[in-house]
Amino acid sequence: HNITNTEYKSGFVSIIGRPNVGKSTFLNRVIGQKIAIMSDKPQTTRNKIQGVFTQDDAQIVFIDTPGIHKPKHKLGDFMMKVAQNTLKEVDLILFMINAKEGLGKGDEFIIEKLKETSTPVYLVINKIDEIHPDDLLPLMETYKGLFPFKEIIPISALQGNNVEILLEQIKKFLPVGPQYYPADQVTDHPERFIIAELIREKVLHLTREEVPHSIAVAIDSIKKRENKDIVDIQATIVVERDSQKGIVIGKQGKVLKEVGQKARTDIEALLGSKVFLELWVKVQKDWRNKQSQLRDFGFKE
Ligand code: GDP
Ligand code: MG
Ligand code: K
Repeated sequence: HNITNTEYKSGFVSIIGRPNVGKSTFLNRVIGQKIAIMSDKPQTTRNKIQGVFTQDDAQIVFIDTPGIHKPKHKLGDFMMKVAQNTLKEVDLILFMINAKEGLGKGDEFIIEKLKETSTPVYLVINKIDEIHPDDLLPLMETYKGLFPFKEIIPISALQGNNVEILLEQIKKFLPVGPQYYPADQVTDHPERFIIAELIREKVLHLTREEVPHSIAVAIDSIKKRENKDIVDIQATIVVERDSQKGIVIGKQGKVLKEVGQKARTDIEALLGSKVFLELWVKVQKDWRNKQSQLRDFGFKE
């Protein structure tokens, strides 16, 4: 079993900006290979997941924020409220502008809205391939005077310049948290939560009172093997302390092994197919702070 104790980082990031500044281009570039594109169905009535960027040490969940523009009608008004609520709940906002265009009414409107939330904001100056380098500094100065951006990062979403650096800056900023979505899963399995609960139940049963109910189980991946009635499942048992990790694993991995065997039997009955279950144990000191968000996105814990 692969037992890790790294501080995994994760969080929700909203990309806002006027139409045509390059939001979709940026996401598509980031999505490249390492992303699981979520379905078009909204995950909640409020938010839509646009893409999940997963790495070994971090996961960035990009949230679509529709309607952050000057409302033209009643519905627009409502959309604005929805957008503003989203902005309050994410960990970070990326405000994207077009380097080639000057500050417009649309940008000013968005900046006013940003002032109404306390969520940190990065200014992303896109399309730097279209301007002379000398024009960048004055642009940065102008925007610096309008809002206390946490970072100002010039990029070219089209050509890829600085996109890696932006991703690194986001990762650096995100809080420690669980991997919300499997790295390789496109849609959510309805069975996911039951499987997680089955594993959790075995852990609690086999560790009795030694491990508090604060443990969580995250399903990292569920994959059916092609042309075979075998399902490979990877899951992480998240505990809050190193001592709990030791208990869950047991001497020479005995406890974890038994958890796996018992859970596998139940999951096989649930899915009606043979299951290969791989379990990890991870210490995540304040995963519980993220509980409300997890609930938002359909998790039980
Ligand atoms: P959105 O409306 O904000 O999602 O903008 P899009 O991603 O649809 O991009 C609008 C247009 O800008 C498209 O034609 C893109 O190819 C172009 N575009 C996006 N990013 C860049 C960039 O970094 N440089 C240049 N030159 N064009 C870009
Ligand atoms: Mg777009
Ligand atoms: K949220």
